[in-house]
Amino acid sequence: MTDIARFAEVVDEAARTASAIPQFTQTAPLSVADAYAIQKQSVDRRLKRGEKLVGVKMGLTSRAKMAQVHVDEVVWGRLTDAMRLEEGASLSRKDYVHPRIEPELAFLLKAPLTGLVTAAEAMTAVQAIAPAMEIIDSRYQNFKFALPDVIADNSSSSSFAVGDWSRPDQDFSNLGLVMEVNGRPVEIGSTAAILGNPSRSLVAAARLAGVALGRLEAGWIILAGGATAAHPLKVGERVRLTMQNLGSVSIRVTE
Ligand code: OOG
Ligand code: MG
Repeated sequence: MTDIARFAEVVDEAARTASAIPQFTQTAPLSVADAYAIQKQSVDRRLKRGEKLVGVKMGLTSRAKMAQVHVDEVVWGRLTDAMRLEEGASLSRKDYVHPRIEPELAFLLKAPLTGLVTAAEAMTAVQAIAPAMEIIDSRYQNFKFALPDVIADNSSSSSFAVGDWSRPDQDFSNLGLVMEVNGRPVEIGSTAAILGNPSRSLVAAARLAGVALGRLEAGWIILAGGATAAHPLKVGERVRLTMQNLGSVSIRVTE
């Protein structure tokens, strides 16, 4: 077994069993390319268990997110059908190591997308947009990692929920948003925090993930990245994101 395959198995097992592991970079000098190879092989293990690829998530596309985890490079990860939560769904705290939730914008593609495109070109491939929340769950102890660690860990992706879809031919560059926990606002922000305009995150997805995967496929969901810092989830919390003009999406946390 190569080192890449061994790391892929370790991080996949950590995710599958919700157990924390030490950072890989503490014992191995991994490059970013190594890290994406580990990510691919670990998600391939999920696909072999029957999960389907349904999109990609962009990460660290806002200052607030970069500052929270002390990594300041845009990253991406793979989304599978098993990660998707229905609107209003309950998630079980014990399925996660130390889950956090963050407000995002989702794009639904109607045409494939890859390579170097402008924001306007990227938007011609978009069927719809929606408010979304991502539940991230670093598999590393204390939610601490360096850039190659988080990439190898599928960029902390764990679950996501998407609200109702809206037409994409509207200005979503600066939509106000509030994320409430049990009715109390915990994060307030704007979609403008995502690279100045979430369409830039879609452009980055086409350039980074699209090229690595061949292309982003029609029907896929692209998560643009957290617009604010992420909130650590506790049992009993109901979390609702409301986004100007686009409506809301919610989840709850049980034991
Ligand atoms: C890394 C993943 C970042 C986002 O939306 O910025 C991310 C992390 O914060 O653990 O999903
Ligand atoms: Mg995210």
